[in-house]
Amino acid sequence: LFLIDAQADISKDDAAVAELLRSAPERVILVANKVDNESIAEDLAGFWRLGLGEPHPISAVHGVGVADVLDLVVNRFPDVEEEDRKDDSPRTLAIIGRPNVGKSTLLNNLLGEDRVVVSPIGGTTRDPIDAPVEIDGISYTLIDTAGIRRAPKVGEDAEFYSILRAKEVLRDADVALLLIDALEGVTHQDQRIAEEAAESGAGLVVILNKWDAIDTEEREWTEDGVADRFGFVDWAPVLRISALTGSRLKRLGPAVERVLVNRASRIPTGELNRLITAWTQAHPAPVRKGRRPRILYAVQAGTEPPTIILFVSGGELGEDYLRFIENRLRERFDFEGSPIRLIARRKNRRPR
Ligand SMILES: Nc1nc2c(ncn2[C@@H]2O[C@H](COP(=O)(O)OP(=O)(O)OP(=O)(O)O)[C@@H](O)[C@H]2O)c(=O)[nH]1
Ligand SMILES: [Mg+2]
Repeated sequence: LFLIDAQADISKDDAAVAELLRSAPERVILVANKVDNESIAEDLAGFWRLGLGEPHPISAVHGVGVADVLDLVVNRFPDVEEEDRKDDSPRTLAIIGRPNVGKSTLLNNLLGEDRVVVSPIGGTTRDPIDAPVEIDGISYTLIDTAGIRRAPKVGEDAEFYSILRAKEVLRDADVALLLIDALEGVTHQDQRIAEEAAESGAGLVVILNKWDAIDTEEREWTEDGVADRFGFVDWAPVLRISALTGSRLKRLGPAVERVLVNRASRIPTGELNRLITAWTQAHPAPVRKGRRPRILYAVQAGTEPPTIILFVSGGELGEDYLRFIENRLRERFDFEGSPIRLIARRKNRRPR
């Protein structure tokens, strides 16, 4: 970035630096700083004389135009993630959930064969099994996870082990298919597993299984349970299926495809910053420990999952405020089924 002072004429030094840079102009972005108002912006034509292309106006003091320049920078990087993905390796879907919810039954149904032992006794599946599967013409790797490996002693341990298993398999998952036994409703353990899924960065589809075996009254009760206990993952699509009969299973493919697209989506830096500026002006972050935090700018640093870094000055951004920003982002963009990582990074105050 070759920074020049828009309020001054081209200096001898500017001209000398420009001459050096003209040997590789494609690697230079000419940035005109101190463009604090419109009339300065209209007066930039003279800087074309540097021979480095268009001067990009910013005001570093006011944070204006900085995001657009960041976009220019980012656009010149090779897109590593997309290149990684050129190998076309199938995406991984991990079936997770408590013992006996029907994970192996779902895997068998999707495979169209009885690959995995299914039984009414919890803890049947002992090791994670992965199998290639095609859903709606798209290849995936499907992982059936073990509920519990070793039969543990009592309640707490059972929960501990199945969560540990889920954690392991989530590490490699693009999308987690979280199975719930609709007959039993959402339990505390389901909540713990959902937390792990959301934290893992995998996409999430919530599946209420055994929908064939449940009557109207129970359905209502189960739906209420989802609303009450899964509020923190209310961004995940919820499917009601029967892994046993295959009823409504055709909804799975489209849901997974949507989640994969959303999890790979990218918000342009300029747009992101315009939105965040508007939101924070309407609802400034609250004062914490006597200081009011201010978001200077934001950039989406990565996808899968979408990861956004907020550069903050002044005080510290609280969890509530991060959730506020996340909710606005979800209203504005389709992130259904995808977690969003918001990372607040404090900038040191300028020395006086
Ligand atoms: N009615 C009904 N029963 C189901 C359905 N899916 C699974 N089941 C039954 O639930 C029991 C457990 O199914 P599994 O597929 O072994 O469950 P799992 O989650 O793999 O269990 P573990 O491997 O032990 O963790 C079996 O008796 C299945 O027949 C369903 O959609 N409807
Ligand atoms: Mg099983």
